[in-house]
Amino acid sequence: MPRGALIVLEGLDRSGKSTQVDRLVARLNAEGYRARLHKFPDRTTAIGQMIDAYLRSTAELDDHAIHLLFSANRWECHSAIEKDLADGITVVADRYAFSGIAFSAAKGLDFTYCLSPDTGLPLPDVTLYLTLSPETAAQRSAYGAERYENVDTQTAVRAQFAKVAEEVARWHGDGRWVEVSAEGSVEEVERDIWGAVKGVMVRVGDEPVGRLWE
Ligand code: DGP
Ligand code: NA
Ligand code: NA
Repeated sequence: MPRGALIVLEGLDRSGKSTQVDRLVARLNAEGYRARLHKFPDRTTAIGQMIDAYLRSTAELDDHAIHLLFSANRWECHSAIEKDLADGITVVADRYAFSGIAFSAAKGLDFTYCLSPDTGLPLPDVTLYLTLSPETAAQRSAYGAERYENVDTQTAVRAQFAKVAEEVARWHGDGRWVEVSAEGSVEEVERDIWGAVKGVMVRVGDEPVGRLWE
């Protein structure tokens, strides 16, 4: 049985990522693939509840401490993800380690430090990065009330995502990080995402799952 693929969607807030992950899972199912959505942070675990409190600003945490908690939240889910992949189930992740780097490095934490705790996590077969101009972002509905949901943070995060893209190419070669413009309609973005994913589904076959930053 071919293994499932690990497909990550990343993007700034208001890039339409949450809509697109749902549509991608539905599309995969319609094409005959078993697929499951995994949202990060996973706020349902004990660590996830600490992250949730931090994001809603009901708790304050040191920048390094919260960085490690986000990473720990991915590590506590990795065996479930690996089991799904081995069972032939494709995992669509709404955010992953790349958000971890971009959001923490945007605060001024050292980029290499930010990378390190996620070393060895399952390597996404492809990451789709939804891009949005600052102008379009500003035209979309108001940011939510959570920490990070403001123009200055999002601008800094965008710059860090550009560095993350370079790092992915340097470690894992071209083709693992695909930029998808989120400027168009929901249907246009969905079509572009599927255009990038369908080839990956054919390619992964029985290739082993790689390891991030290794
Ligand atoms: P979401 O539930 O997708 O809206 O994500 C919640 C917020 O947390 C969003 O602003 C992005 C941020 N975030 C996601 N993952 C990480 C991470 O690993 N580290 C940090 N510092 N922030 C993250
Ligand atoms: Na958000
Ligand atoms: Na989201």
